[in-house]
Amino acid sequence: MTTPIAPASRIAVITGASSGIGAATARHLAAAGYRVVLTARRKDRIEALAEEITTAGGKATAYPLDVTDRAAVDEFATAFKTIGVLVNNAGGALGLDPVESGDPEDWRRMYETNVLGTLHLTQALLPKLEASGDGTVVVVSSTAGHGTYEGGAGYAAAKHGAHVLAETLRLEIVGRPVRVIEIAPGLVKTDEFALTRFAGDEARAAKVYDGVPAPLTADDVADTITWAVTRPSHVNVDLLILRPRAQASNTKLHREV
Ligand code: 8X3
Repeated sequence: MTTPIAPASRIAVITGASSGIGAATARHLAAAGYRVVLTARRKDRIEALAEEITTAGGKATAYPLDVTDRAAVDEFATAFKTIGVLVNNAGGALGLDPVESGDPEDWRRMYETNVLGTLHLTQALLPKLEASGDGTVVVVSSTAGHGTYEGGAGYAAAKHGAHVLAETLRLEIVGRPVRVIEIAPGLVKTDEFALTRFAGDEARAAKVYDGVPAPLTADDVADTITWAVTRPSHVNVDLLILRPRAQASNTKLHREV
């Protein structure tokens, strides 16, 4: 069966679209025919990306948004009658500290962005997704949502939360015209993920990928998200775990050093 081309009127909202997986997903979904709405806190970044996509012949608009701000999310949702796709990508890791000494403030912020951010957007846009008659919610979780590793508890707890949100929502809305797709990437080398985790420490961030022959790229994940979203609407990719070949588990990573 061929991949259905999304009608130009289909809207895809992407959170965390200012960089990494979110920005790549915006480019890929626009190339697949979606009218993409880019959201993130950094207005300059999403405006530049919207301009880039438009110049390349796609349809894109930028809407500055903090997913943890519920009132702002509700206001954002009023801009739409229907949307086809919501990609909950905003989130990330803060720190790699043991449970014994982890900063509760980091844990709180990770829960707020990765879980409550996804909850806010999903609650606000679910009626619009349903109104489209064929909606898709994507939750970009992580392999950390399906297992843990030393130092990863705060992030793994938040990503387990995102996973549970996706799984529960799928149970609760079965029979309604909205799919819930969870994409769980492992080691992805992006400009900012590790840098954010280590509060801007470039040397420490670079070590995450040291000697790993080919970590996943943001494009690899965006390609997978786009593939899942563009399956015929009765096909629901519940959960897809995606790792580089060099990573056999959360704690088994091949390095050539
Ligand atoms: C990113 C994967 O291994 O850094 O979500 O937790 S990991």
